[in-house]
Parts: sequence; structure tokens; C-alpha cells
Amino acid sequence: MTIELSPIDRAKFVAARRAADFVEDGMRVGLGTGSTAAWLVRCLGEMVRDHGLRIKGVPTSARTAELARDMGINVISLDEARWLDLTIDGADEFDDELNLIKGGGGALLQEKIVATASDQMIVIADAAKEVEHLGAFPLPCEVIPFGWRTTQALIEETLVAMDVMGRASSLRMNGDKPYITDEGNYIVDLHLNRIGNARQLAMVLNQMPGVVENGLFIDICDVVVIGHSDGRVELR
Ligand code: ABF
Repeated sequence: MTIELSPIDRAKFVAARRAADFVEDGMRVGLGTGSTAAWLVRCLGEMVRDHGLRIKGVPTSARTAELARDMGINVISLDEARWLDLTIDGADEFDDELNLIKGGGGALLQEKIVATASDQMIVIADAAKEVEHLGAFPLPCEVIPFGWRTTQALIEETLVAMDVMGRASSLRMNGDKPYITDEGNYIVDLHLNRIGNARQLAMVLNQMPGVVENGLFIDICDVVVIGHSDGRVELR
């Protein structure tokens, strides 16, 4: 039975399917979070079930762990794996230096830890994620709940001095309550419009007390697999 995919889902699927070709028998693989990464997990599940692929999967969120187990993938923790051969994950934006904004799915902390603990990181994305300048997508910052309003105010003060266009930020909500990450933290989204110096901003944000991590992935991604709704795939 073949299911008819929407154009955007087809783009995400073909990117995920192509990225799955990089996964070899015996690999320890970081499994990303988001709808594109979910297609990857399904593709790997089929390779495990139908072709006997043996991999150990390290998920980047509780929801990815659940999907991977449902697909029959052997799920282990990052501490059990210690180091990964490959991580495949989605992104919200990527630029020509393969720097990323991630975290729209709320999993940026585990995603960055897992991606950094990998020999190679591959991003899978539909073509709309490619940007000339990072920043149109709100930059997620994971902050601890204690004193979050003060942390948010400190971030906004810092943005005034930085090479960014926007200054506004907002607490990410889940209905009428703050969104809570897998680690029990909050997310403050920074509405910057355009980031001039992403490398510098990433460092400055993480120096701030109360900020756990931010969604700028600088010098982490090795390859981007871009999927198009007509089925074409490009590698960057
Ligand atoms: C995850 O995938 C997040 O970091 C990122 O925000 C999201 C992209 O979601 P989707 O693949 O659904 O567009 O890695």
C-alpha cells in the first residue's frame, strides 16, 4: 500500500531516506527530534526489521525514544554509548556555513549534547529551511525556571549591545502554561529577525547565568541533506 504524502512531507521523507544511506551496520546513531527526524527513525526501523540492520540508537527526546522503540530500534542512553558514529537530526534554519538554528521542537539541549558527541552530524531538512542569514526563525534559549523573568530581561539587555536586528523575546507556552523541556526547563524564544554574528551571540548567551543552552549550532553540522517536494535531494 503506498500512502500519498503532502509536498512538504515528501520533501522531508526523501531527505530522511537519503540520510539513512549513511547509516552502516553496527553504528551508534544519534536520533534527532522533529517531524523530519521522525521520518528518519521510521526509515531506520524498516531497515532494522526488513534488512537486519543492527544499530544502537541514542534518542534526543522522550518522544523520539518512544518512536524508535516502537520501530524496533535498539535504544540506549548516551552514557551507555559514550560516543556516536553519526547523528542525524532536523533543523529550523541552516545557512551557507551549515550553521543552524534548532530547537523549534523544544529538544535543543539533548540535540546539541548528542550531536557534539558524534563523529559526524547530518542535518535533514526541506528546502525551505535554507536561509541566507540565520534569525528569521525565533532563536530558542533553554533557561532554568528559577528567576526566568530576570534571565529574560538580562538576555534582552544583552541583545541591545549585540549585532542583531530584533530585541523582543517570549516565553514559549504550552497552552496556558509554560512549555517544559525534557529536563524540566523553560524556553525563551528570541525574535531577532536577523543574526549578524551567530558565533559571538551563541557564546555570549551561554555565559549568562540562568541560560542552559541556545539553539545556535555553530561548527557542528557536517552535511545537510536537502529534500524537495518533487523528490529531488541535494547534499551541502
Ligand atoms: C529538531 O527538528 C529541532 O531542533 C528543530 O526545531 C526541528 C525541526 O523540525 P521539523 O523537522 O519538524 O521541521 O531537530
